[in-house]
Amino acid sequence: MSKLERFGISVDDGLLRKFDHFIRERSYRNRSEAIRDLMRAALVSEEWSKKEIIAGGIAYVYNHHKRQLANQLLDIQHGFHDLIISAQHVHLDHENCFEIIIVKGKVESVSSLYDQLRALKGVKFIDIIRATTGKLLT
Ligand code: NI
Repeated sequence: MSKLERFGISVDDGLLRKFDHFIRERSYRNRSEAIRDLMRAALVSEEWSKKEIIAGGIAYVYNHHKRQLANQLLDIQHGFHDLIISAQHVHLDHENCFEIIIVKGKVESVSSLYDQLRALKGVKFIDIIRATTGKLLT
């Protein structure tokens, strides 16, 4: 188990006021919690930029009445079967489907999958979730 370390930070009062406002709006109980989250986010960002093995998700919404599109989405996913851990499909309404696929692998593969899905005509929304395997964070 890791031990807790304390350190001091010098910051000008204007920046600190803005930061305190920022963390209040996000319901942090104290500055330490907020700073820990920001540190983890920076490390995850670094993980993605260094092309490590990462975990993440790709979420998208599309019109399932466009049959060709649904087939294209599936074909692309099968091309990345080694990368995709899980896929969930939700019928949002009569027309719209929401899918989220969970991935674990190389950043370049995740980016390639994301780019191919995004390029399909008829995908109404798509976003990528940059998560982490957690290995680089204690
Ligand atoms: Ni559906």
